[in-house]
Amino acid sequence: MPFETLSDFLRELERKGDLRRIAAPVDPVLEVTEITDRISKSPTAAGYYPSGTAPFGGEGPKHGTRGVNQALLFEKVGTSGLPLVINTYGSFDRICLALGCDNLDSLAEKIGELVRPELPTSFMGKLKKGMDLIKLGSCSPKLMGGAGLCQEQVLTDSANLYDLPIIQCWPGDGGKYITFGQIITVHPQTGVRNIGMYRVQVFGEKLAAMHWHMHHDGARHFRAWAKLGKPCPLAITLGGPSVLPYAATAPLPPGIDEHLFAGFLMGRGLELVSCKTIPLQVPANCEIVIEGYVDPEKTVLEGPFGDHTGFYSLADQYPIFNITAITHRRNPIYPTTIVGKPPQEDYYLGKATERIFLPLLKMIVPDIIDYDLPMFGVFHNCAFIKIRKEYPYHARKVMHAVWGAGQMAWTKMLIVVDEDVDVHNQDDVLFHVAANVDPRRDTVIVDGPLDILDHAAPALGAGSKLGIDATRKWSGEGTVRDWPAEITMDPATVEKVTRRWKEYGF
Ligand SMILES: [Mn+2]
Repeated sequence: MPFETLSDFLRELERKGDLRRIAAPVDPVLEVTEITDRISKSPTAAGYYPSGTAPFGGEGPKHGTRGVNQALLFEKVGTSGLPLVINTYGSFDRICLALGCDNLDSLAEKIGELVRPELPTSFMGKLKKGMDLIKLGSCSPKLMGGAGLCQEQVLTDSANLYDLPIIQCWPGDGGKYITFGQIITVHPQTGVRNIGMYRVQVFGEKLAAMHWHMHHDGARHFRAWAKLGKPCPLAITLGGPSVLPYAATAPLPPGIDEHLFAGFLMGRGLELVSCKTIPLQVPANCEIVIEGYVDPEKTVLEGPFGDHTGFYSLADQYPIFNITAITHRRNPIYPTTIVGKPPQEDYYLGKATERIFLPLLKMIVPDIIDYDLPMFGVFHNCAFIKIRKEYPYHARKVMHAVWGAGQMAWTKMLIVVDEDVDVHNQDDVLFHVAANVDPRRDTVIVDGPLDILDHAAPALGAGSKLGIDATRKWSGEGTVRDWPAEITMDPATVEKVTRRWKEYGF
């Protein structure tokens, strides 16, 4: 079962030996990042590296310091009296614990059951219909009377962002950022709620900036408020039920309430309470809630920020967020995260989405057996796709279908392989690229929309994409030669040797 509060989740991690307390004082500027970055690139206690091989950037933890990939609880961060927790979701074990599943594929099956063939044909249509069905069930959010756990202490005049242990992640960052807040907004006319995860740069005791991209649901809500000439009420919620950070990052279609999705993941409705100074409701069991309004007109130069691409995203004008209150439970814990060169915590949140959305992707592109978003591709730069090839140029059909499917459309490089290739094994995929591809015959370049964080794209959010067909080639695909068979051992011998392995003295 997923956990009701961040503290409950952390208690279980500590019991399992998967949380390290750091009592030594640390600087919120850069030092927390440098420690966390080393730990996120270290093996887990079981000696397991994220990619199954050595971590990105070389063999073992850098600078000769060894660590174990655990959640980190910093007890003394700068002058703040509050502890900070980071890397909480930064391993497969921890994200599965947070989502209450044995493995991410079993969670994908649960989601897959929502999506039946008689449902609408579009990717998002199916998910929306599925979510409508569960709304009828017991997973709808419930408004509770009175104050929530997150409102044991209410600060209005004395609310001060500098009392929180907010970190500066990287040397070139524009300042300190809240990086792991669930941002709650509501549409002024439809009343539809949204939870997103956007970074928030701190500019003063009660002043911050909201960084959201044009297409984010939060930005859409903000524009609707601004059109009415009204400030947009907004709550930054920190901690809460262990499914919340994931629900906030899942690429749900607009109009689907992440509260409902979180309820589905929890198996029961999320408990909400009314905010103290703004007309919004927030999950009752959060650690900290920052209430306020986004100014419809005023902006500020926000950024730069060391992003999940491994590069800084540039500074730009973003709307101002005026804080009206900070509420929190007694003895709250401040959760945060860093992004940068992988692996970081966001890799595992991304993997959860990769697995959970496989049944939906299969619904619109039934040719796909499985896929993998490799760590080096930081979500949008590269995808490996496995198909059961049935006719010439089948791989090309699949490429174009994927480039038309939801957020997968932003994938810059697609590699398609046959069904006998292990799509989750980078070396196996690259072996088949190197071996099976004639560059002129087997690559395709198309123009289209790209991730707006892609700094290599010739225009912002637009450029070209590469498809590589690494399947074995059939006649009719421009090859006139016989394709050789690939070497594999016969199954009987494999079985026999496996059975007798100990007997050989190994
Ligand atoms: Mn949304």
